[in-house]
Amino acid sequence: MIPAAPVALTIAGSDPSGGAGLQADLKTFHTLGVYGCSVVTLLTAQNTLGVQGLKMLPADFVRSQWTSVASDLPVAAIKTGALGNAEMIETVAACLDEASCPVVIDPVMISKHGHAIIDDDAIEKLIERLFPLADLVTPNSFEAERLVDHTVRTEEDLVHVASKLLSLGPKAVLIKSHLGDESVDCLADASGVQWLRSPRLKSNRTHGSGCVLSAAITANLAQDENLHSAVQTAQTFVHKAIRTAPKLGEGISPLRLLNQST
Ligand code: PXL
Repeated sequence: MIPAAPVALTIAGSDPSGGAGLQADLKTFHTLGVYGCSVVTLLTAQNTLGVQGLKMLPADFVRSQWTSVASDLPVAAIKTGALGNAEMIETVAACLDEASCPVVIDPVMISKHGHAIIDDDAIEKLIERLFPLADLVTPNSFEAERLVDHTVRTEEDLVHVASKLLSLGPKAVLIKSHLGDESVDCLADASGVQWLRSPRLKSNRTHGSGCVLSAAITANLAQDENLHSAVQTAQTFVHKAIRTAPKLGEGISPLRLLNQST
């Protein structure tokens, strides 16, 4: 008998240019050997140059998509991406209340070009409703600063912000940051802090890098990796995908998603 691949679900927005959003998530799941499915929250009109438009889907139809998927497929891990507004966050949280698998929350706020993809007043809702349901929250340093209203300039700042984020309810946080010439990521949970350091990649071929990272972590969790190993192997995957990305489009190119063995 052919064994079924583990199933991972992304609850996220669409990027029609394929570099970020649910398209990046599904490609990442597939590349890492996981069967991917998606619940769409919002549509963007977008390319490598920026976000030209955004439309929310009706929240009750997001709920319908969830019911269709969750009632049929054995979802083993879930990530959330762009959610857009407070009503959508409440709807997605009500779905996740029913889930019994690992949940990764990527608190997407702005695009690489600086376009807001969440309402300002939705950030409180994200914290209040989704953080307590999360096994991992994956903000970049900009998002982390917004979430806890504290600047991130040093490693001490990262430790402080990580502990404030943990106090909001997630089991673990991964803050992605750059300090000087290094990419310094801080993974924190109840057992303490782990630093993940690598030379900073001076590339602008990074469209969707945050989506790919959280999707890769989710794919690894769906395959029963523990959290630390899931984060580490996902990071290696993303760094390689940035280093080997070809130029595509006139703006910020997407990553090149490669199977580990190639
Ligand atoms: O990269 C974050 C992101 C996630 N999801 C969608 C997006 C973006 C950035 O633009 O458009 C749909």
